[in-house]
Amino acid sequence: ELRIRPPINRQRLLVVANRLPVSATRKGDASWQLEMSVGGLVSALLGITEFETRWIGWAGVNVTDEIGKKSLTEALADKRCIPVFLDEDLVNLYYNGYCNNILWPLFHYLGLPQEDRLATTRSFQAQFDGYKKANQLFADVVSEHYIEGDVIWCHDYHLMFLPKCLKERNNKMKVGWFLHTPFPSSEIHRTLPSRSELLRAVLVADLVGFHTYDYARHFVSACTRILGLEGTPDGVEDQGKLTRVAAFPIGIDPGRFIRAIQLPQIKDHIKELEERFAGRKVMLGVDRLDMIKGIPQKILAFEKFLEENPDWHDKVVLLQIAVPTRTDVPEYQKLTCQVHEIVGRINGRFGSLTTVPIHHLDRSLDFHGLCALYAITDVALITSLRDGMNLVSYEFVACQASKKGVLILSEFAGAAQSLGAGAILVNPWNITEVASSIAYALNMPADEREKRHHHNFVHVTTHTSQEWAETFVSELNDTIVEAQLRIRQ
Ligand code: ADQ
Repeated sequence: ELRIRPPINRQRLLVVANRLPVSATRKGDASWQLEMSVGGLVSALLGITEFETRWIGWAGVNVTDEIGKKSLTEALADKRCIPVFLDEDLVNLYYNGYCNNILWPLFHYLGLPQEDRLATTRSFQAQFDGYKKANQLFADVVSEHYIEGDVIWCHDYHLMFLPKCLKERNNKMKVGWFLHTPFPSSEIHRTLPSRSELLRAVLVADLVGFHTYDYARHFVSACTRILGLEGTPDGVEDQGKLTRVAAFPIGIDPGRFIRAIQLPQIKDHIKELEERFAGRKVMLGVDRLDMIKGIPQKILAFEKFLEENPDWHDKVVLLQIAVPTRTDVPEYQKLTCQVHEIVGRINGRFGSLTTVPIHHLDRSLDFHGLCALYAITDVALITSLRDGMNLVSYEFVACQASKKGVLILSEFAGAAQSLGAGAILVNPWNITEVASSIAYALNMPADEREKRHHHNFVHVTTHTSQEWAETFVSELNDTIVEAQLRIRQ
């Protein structure tokens, strides 16, 4: 359940993201089943106490009739959610097309913009027009609900046009925009046909935030090199107007994980898993099944490790939990087949009649199941080819207070900048290096494991999602926060 904290004052925060934190399923003409999705963003924003939060976004369903729209709007209102309705054709152009087939691979350095990425006849320009139209529809809903003094926080690459659409409607709005993916080098960004229009639309925001300083720097470079604007230590300046650009690294709600592994039913589950894998070290990968996560590369590195270390053959198991996403996209279907093929080959090669070296699951785990797995893991293997931050690495660390397992982490995940001193950093493209890091991690002496874990644990428990959200919003709205401080004094 979405807990709504009582507002301390009248200040409202409008959080605008592509998806609402609720999934809706239609049960009848005017009846809906709503399910909260608890992700990093939801728990981060639930922690903000100074503001009364409203969510604005797409509910992930195609609703074409007025009864459906009205009843869904009413049902969502109870959860402080306001829907944006997008028709199927627009979802195809905006979400499947421009967002997921153009911006997502580009921002992760995995593909330059190509007309045929969607394998349809819809042109790049049609997808971009759809993207702008969808952003206008989000802006319509925001302005309909906006009350003077509200703070508006736009999220992610889906809504880069939104700051501009909003300020065109009402220049008084306080607008922040945060990117959850990497922002690529300006040399990558400049390949995008709509490169300048997108940058200019984002620059209309009052505050622009990224997970790391590198992404912020890439963004400022893109603005200076592509738009010819001036970069300053604080952001980007255009004819005297400064857009503040800064890094706000996200975190998790560590208490949620630390408390979960203390629950009696999870302790029982942990014991069961420990018995099942007794005598073997457990390695774990938890990812959405996406090309950015480097799952094939990870499994190939594990194969190389097995090749080079026959002594370990029946003493280690890799559990790879990969939740399917974007299953209707051919490239993702291909990735699934590729992963299955490699896993099958390795299990055929190194397995026995009673054991296999890799357990691969194409599904998501519930929260408690996930916590138990994190807790029994000896070595977590996160080999994203690029990743804005990667919260799985944080969640693993939060659940390792007693085991003090090792984190092998891609140097191309934003998390490498915060957990770098405690983790073993690897280049995921270098299979030989990852294989030898696996051997190093499995053989690591206890005192080194403890030292590394301590470093990461301190970071994860002191840089929380709540702090992330509060810092962003107070920077965006610092005049209001100052006023609150004066009242409290
Ligand atoms: P994601 O790419 O989704 O997020 P990540 O940050 O790792 O990546 O978060 C994934 C979340 O989904 C985690 O909370 C994890 O527990 C959960 N999850 C993943 N696989 C799962 C499985 N098989 N079963 C159950 N749960 C699973 C995007 C960016 C990241 C950035 C976040 C937040 O790509 O780089 O860190 O947003 O900004």
